[in-house]
Amino acid sequence: MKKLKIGITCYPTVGGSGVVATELGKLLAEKGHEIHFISSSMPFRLNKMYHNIFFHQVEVSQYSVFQYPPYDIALSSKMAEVINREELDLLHVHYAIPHAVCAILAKQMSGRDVKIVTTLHGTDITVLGYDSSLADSIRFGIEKSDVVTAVSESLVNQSYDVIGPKKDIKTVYNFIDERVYRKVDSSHLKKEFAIHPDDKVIIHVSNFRPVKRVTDVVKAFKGIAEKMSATLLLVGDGPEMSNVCKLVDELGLKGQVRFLGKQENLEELYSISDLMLLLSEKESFGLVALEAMACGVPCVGTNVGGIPEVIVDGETGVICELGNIDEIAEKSAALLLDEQKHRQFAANSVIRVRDHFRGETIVSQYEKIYEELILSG
Ligand code: GMT
Repeated sequence: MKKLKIGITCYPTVGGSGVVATELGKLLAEKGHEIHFISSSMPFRLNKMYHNIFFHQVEVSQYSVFQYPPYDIALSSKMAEVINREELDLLHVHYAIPHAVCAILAKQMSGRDVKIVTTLHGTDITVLGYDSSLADSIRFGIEKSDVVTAVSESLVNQSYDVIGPKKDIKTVYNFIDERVYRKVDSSHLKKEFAIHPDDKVIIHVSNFRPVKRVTDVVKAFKGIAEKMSATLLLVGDGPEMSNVCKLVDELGLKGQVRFLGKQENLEELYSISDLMLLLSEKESFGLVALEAMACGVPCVGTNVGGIPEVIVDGETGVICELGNIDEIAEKSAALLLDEQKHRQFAANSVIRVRDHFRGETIVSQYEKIYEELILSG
């Protein structure tokens, strides 16, 4: 296919949408496209030199008349500048608000027929979509984009239910770079984290926001630890952290829980884990479950959003009712104690990621979308 000049805008330092946007840019660059990240700061996973990846920083005026810094206007202006100077073919923006609306304004400002692809990631619909001050702008951003994708079938359906746009929304699943997310030998970490060699290791990774229900993870872990010797790795940080710490103390679990904070190189932590718990009340996809599965870790998730599209109940893990701690603890323990089943689920997880969520497969889907758009004129 023709090599394209693609502008990518995302929240560069926050959460899964920034990770997916950055990884997409890197894989597109490896395929020969020229990538221009346009955002407020350098995407945090952009950790290597690429000759065909450029970063354009959005500078927001701090002029004292402005009660609120005009980020959206500054972003649109920067997008328009880059569209014109670099002669971009298309803008791929991640997260509807404000990025899709900024892209539309930038296109008008530039006067060029740049194409706009918008990817919906979750909370831009499932949280902000219920905010009456934003819903009309989200609908506008979706309807005026050339192509709109969402990261799961569930998110496509929720977008129609909550926002009701007159626009086709395609599912393009998230992906992982399987060169990074694979089982590695990091067994030394068990000793370093003072984990008993016979312990089952359970992991949870999130931004500790209330929707992640990290307190449910701790409660479920207590039920699991009553049936076997186990350690819980809590990875990440966020607003719920103090409630989680308090609960760990109250339940007498201090010796069995390791608070690791924010971490890079997660494949090393997944590789010493036996089970991942993702018990969110909202989750459009659940990128961390995919990362864990790629490293051969079966997952227990809630029957929420896109989680059941990632974790296949009874094949790669277990799907439980949201907030049903007894069910979660019981089914998790049963899986951990059944060695043969656990081994099979671990192998199935790796195969599922390879067959459905490989970087190569998903990036080709995006390339096809770009190609069709450019050819449509
Ligand atoms: O998980 C978060 O709260 C961060 C959020 C984001 O916008 O980065 O994640 C959303 O996008 C990820 C990448 O597509 C998905 O894997 C997450 O499931 C989704 N989070 C929610 O829907 C709560």
